[in-house]
Amino acid sequence: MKKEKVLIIGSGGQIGVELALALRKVHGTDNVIASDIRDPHPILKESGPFAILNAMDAPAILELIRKEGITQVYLLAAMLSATGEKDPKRAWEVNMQSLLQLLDLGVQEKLSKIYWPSSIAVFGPTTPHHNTPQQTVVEPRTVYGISKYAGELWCQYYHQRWGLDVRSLRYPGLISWKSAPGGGTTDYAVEIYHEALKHKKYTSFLSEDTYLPMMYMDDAIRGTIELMEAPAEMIKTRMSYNLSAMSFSPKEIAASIRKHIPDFTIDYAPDFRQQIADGWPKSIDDSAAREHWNWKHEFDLDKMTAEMLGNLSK
Ligand code: AKB
Repeated sequence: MKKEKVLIIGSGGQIGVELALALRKVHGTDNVIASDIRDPHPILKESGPFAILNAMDAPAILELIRKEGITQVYLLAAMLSATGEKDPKRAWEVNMQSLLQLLDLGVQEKLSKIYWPSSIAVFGPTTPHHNTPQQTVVEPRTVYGISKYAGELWCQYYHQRWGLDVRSLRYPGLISWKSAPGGGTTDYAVEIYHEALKHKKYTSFLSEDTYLPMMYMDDAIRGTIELMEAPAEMIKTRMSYNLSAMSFSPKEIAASIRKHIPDFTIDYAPDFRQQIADGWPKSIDDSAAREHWNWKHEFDLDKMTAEMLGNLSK
């Protein structure tokens, strides 16, 4: 088997920290170079090679690919839904330029695989909200969603035109304890655990019955690696796969926390993120991922709550 040398761009974010640790187990510590525009996340500091790298700086990325003999790149740098709405042009530039440059480098440098995450944000108010299918009406209303859907089309185009092996998942809201999310609409589902432990109360920026698709980070990381390791003939869409685990509302996650912290209280003060959430699916049909490359989630809400509270309180 060909030895892979992996570069992660944007490894300091919520997904990157855990993905770097997991990929180091798969490919060997020295074969996975984590990179970010900022200093390494404390968890990554001592765990293996790290480079300061701007996702928009194509010459620097090319230099690193050549110097290190990189064969696979995971591009995780992005502006998410809530921060994207504060500076739409910047979000478009960051999310698109970093991807298009990397797709070109992938063809030019003959990279064996590229991973680029998409999101449930590609869907919009005109999409069926329940059990949203893999292929359906797609009219995103946030700049983040627009950039993710355009990016999916570019990934498909580079695969069709140049045979580039680029793979992608539409992540739901991700919940993790090792690293914090930044600038998303689903971030409340991480903040709530921190606040429950610290203050036994939380004010949610989404209303009590706002259902959104969600996933524990362990499932997301395993799914990402399984997708990347699957034989190419199992990957039947070169857009991005719907991926699902659970779906809950702020009221339900609060009830799950109350099983461990009985006097935990929640109140609600919806802000601009409510409108974003209202345009997104409430649940996702990920049967294509389950059929094509055997995706299976492991964590439901209560199992995740026990893990989150257990790990955060250590
Ligand atoms: C966000 O809320 O923007 C992200 C996402 C669903 O992609 N977590």
